[in-house]
Amino acid sequence: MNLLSIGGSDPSSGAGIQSDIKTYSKLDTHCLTVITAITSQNTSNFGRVEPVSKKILENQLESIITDFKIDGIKIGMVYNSEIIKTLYLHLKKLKIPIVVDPVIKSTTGGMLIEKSAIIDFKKFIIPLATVITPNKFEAEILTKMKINSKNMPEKIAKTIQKMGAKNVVITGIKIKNKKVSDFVLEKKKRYYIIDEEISKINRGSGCIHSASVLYSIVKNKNIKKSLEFAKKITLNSIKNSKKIGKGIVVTNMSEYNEIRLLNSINEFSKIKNIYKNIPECQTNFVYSKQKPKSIKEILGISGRIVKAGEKIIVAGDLEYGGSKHVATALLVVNKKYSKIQSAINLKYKNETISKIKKFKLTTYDYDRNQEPQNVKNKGSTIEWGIKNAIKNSKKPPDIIYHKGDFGKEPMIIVFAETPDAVVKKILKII
Ligand code: PXL
Repeated sequence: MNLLSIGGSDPSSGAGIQSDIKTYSKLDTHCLTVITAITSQNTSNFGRVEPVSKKILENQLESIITDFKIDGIKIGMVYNSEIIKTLYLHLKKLKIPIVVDPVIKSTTGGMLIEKSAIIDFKKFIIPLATVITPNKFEAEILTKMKINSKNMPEKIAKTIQKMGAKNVVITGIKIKNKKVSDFVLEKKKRYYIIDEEISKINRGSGCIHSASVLYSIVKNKNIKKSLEFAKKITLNSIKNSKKIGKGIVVTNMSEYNEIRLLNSINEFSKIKNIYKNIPECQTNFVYSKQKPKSIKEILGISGRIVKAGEKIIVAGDLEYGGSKHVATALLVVNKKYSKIQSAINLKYKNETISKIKKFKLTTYDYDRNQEPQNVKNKGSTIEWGIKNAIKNSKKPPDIIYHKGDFGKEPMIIVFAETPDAVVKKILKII
């Protein structure tokens, strides 16, 4: 997958083009770049901006367009009218997703677009947008309206949609109870995406958000899923942000495995009535590095996915070594079937077993009653059980289960190559 980022250079690599290269590299995607302007800035101050000439802008675009299959484009800083019009002429014919991040001011106060260019931005750039991702401040500037009790986000989003963007998301609208929401207006749908508020002034979160929205859309996810994915990644990068200079912190994205697992945990938690499938001993969802030597090379949730009434809560953060049981099961399976790198444990239910049979999933089981006393004493039941279950197997398992023992809860473990494949299997069997 090749994604093109069009924007400004930030020498501190907190935002702009450099941030997008980092983001796409973490998402295992090639990032092409077309630079519109060179800024000089760091974590405290914003210095000069020098837009590139029309000639070199066109030459960059031609170089990229004639050589690569471009799967999607993100447009960030565009700075002036000449750049805007040149971009429009080159991009209007392309039939690929375009995410527009209408950046106006940097967090450190520098102007990322000339005031006089905003009219042309609305006329030429906004109509290119499959999705436009203004924050509250940018949405207000673009529409010359304030979001308040009279002007609800919907009115502002509609105004931006009328300028030609297909889908509009206004990020960072504060609501009560320490929650921040993004308001989304699609063609025929409107909704909020609500998540926790992390009050940390940072650099780079807007860039990470819009870049990951594009990634997810190009991966064929719908708008809502893409925005949820981007929000999770962005929040995670703010939580992980680092003080690398003397000024404000810079966002720091997690590694690819973490992002993939995080995304699948999120999908899992949205499955209807999923709380009914969480066992008494709770659930862990794990994802391993290739050929793990120990559970320390397997990512899991430090506190597990727990049931709270009819909801589930992800307690704790992702950590290598964060899971013992499910990670041990995966470790044993991975020794024989090295492609299997992800697993989750679910409550044992007869209906689930019936569906597993109906869909002819590759299933093995073991009997805890057969467990030798020395294994019990050592507390290595799961290792013994899984080894036993796949001892004579010829195919990698989709499922391994046991029916419990006196005082021991029965359990189903779902295995797959990746966390998203685990979620797909779960959707079949529950
Ligand atoms: O985050 C918006 C942004 C985009 N592009 C460049 C920037 C900034 C913020 O500082 O410098 C080049």
